[in-house]
Amino acid sequence: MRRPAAGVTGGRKLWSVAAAWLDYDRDGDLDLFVVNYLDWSAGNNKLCGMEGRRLTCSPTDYTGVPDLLYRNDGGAASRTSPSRRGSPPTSGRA
Ligand SMILES: [Ca+2]
Repeated sequence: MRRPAAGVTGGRKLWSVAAAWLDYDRDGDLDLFVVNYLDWSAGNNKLCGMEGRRLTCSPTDYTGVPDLLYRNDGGAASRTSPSRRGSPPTSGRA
């Protein structure tokens, strides 16, 4: 498997719903901010509703997962949680 040159890999599979490029630390290199949503997969899918009637559970039945900031260190990316860098904690599920 080919690895991305910038070091931005998923590792644990997350449900990412949006991303934006910005210069977070104002060093002239673009950083990547990824917004994640819920801790959901086919393996932890929950069933809600009455017996015999499969319904989709509410997003509130799942745990939100943190957003990620990939800091561009001039050729390689390092992943950090924005909440550890002085910003308010973020989670994809509001
Ligand atoms: Ca930067």
